[in-house]
Amino acid sequence: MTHNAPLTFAPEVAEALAHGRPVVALESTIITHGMPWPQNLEMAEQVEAVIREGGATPATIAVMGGRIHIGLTPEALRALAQTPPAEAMKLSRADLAVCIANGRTGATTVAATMICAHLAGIRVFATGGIGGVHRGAEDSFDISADLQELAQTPVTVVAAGAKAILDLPKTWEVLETLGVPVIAFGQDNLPAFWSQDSGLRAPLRMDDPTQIAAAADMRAALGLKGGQLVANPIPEDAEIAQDVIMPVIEQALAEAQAQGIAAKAVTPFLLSRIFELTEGRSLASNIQLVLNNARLGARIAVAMAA
Ligand code: PSU
Repeated sequence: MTHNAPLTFAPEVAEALAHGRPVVALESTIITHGMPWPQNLEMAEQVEAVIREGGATPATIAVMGGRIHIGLTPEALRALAQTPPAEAMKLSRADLAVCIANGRTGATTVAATMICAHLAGIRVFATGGIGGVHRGAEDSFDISADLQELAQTPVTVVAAGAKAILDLPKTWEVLETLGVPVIAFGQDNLPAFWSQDSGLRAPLRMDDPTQIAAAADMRAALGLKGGQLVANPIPEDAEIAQDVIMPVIEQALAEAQAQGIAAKAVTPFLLSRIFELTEGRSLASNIQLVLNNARLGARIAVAMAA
């Protein structure tokens, strides 16, 4: 890969990559725009710890001071977690370069994190849930750039599916059209972020991280562009049943529409409103599913490095 990207590696990440040891990338939008302070910092620190316990090195990715940081110091992670959402750009493919060129602080979404991970030579990335086709997209055209990125950048993304605030059937249809493998881990149905089972059958299922690593290698061997999405269900003891969360999502969506919330503001608005309406339960579940994805991400990274 030839590029001239301004990457700054944390020493432990540089060393792990130089020795072919497992590394798992982590995003930063979930820190700045997805969860409130101070739970966002606790989550970010726990996720890194879980990846280390799994035998891999965590690399949280963010843009600061005109550079893409691949792995953050504890101080930088704390500073990022304390940055108000309005002061950090929410970066996708479209705005990554502008943010770096302007020397601004930027938090990377799934799409931007995939780009940066690939530039850094990292093949696995764990997060909460990907963006996708928003409900009402037939009028708003609001479809996350995460989907296109999965179609073109060779990174395996571990998530609890797409966030359940989205139109999940349309999200899976678009991924199919784009040729993205959507692999349910350990079950036949796709998960629905806060709930284990969306009721929708997964196009692919795998039960073993070694198979997932082999599938990534095979895509490369076949010369196919793009990554793969591993849809990992939330642990049972942390889930919120569909019949409990769905009415809450409906209410939050109705409020977003009434208030004219649009574009990049939609997902952060919905997540924080659902947090209020569930009295914090949605956040507790969100943290548990991220930790669960980090655990699986580490297992896949270990298998890829073997
Ligand atoms: N996972 C979470 N919370 C989040 C996100 C993921 O548990 O906030 C972020 C990711 O960065 C993802 C973004 O790319 O939400 C999707 O935003 P949008 O729907 O605006 O594309």
